[in-house]
Amino acid sequence: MNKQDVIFVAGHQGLVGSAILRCLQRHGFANLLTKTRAELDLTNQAAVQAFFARERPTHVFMAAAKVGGIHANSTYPADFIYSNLQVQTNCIHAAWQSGVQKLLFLGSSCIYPRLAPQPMKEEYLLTGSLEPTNEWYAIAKIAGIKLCQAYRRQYGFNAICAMPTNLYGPGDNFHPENAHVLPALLRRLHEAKERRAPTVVVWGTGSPRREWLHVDDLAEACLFLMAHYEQEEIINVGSGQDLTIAELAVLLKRVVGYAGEVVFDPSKPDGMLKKLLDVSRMTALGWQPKIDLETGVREVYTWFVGQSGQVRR
Ligand code: GFB
Repeated sequence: MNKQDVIFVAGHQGLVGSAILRCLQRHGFANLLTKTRAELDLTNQAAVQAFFARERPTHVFMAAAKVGGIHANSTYPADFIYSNLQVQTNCIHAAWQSGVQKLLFLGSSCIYPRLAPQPMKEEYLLTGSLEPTNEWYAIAKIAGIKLCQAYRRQYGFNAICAMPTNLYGPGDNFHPENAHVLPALLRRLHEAKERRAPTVVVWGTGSPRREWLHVDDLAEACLFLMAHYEQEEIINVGSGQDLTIAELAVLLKRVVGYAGEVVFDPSKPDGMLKKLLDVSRMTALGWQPKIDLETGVREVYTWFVGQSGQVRR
């Protein structure tokens, strides 16, 4: 990628897209192409084709996706499978058709089988059944990977696929039900502190393990892959370390300064019991994350408090 290249960041208002945009700006890329949802509906095939034909981006970061936590995934299965299939199919096809030089597609660690050996290697894709709480989203993301691989095989289209682990960062969704666990709990603990509430509910048993990566680290990884990775195989991007939801709750409680008790609600689903990526391929290429979890969470909490009610809820 050269500094003059026309780079389209699809989904630049989301957690990942906004971090990629900041990262590109930090690295001196100035010719950045973005469109809000009102300006360009990525589920509209004709509009997407016209956009690519007109603007002719040279590089594309595919960070546009419908995402959400365990509750949103099981409550809105049609939205998750339809939006993601539609957006990625439109963008990948139009990118190839309009002569894009390179495209990076973002998947998710939930593409791996529910009972995959841990840590999960890239070759475990499609070796077993998916976690039912997010299979609709996972099926769409797997289709996105296969689209990229098929266009590379048949047309020589330079599309690569990165599989990030659970992400967090500024600009996240803090909705009480639909968000992922980290922003949802951060908000719940903050509001409990403000109200001096004696307890805060954490969904599930607290025993599932999750790996976390700050979205600014992911953005750096995406630029690194755009520059150094050219293969059909998917590649994992994570921190290589996980902790239980109960341990995460303790960390968040410490960061927020909440003095009450955390209580678990086992009637809520746990989802996958362990979801840790094997990051040895990324490490072998010479990339590793820089932001440790507590530092990152402190920064996100400062950001959240600074938004004073303006965050996406
Ligand atoms: O982050 P999360 O919603 O999604 O939930 P996944 C992670 C764990 O946190 C589950 C527990 O065991 C939840 O039961 N949890 C505890 C909570 N309290 C809360 C809470 O207040 N809100 C939420 N949301 N969870 C996602 C997939 O799975 O992983 C996505 O749904 C995506 O599709 C993402 O792939 C990477 O980690 O289970």
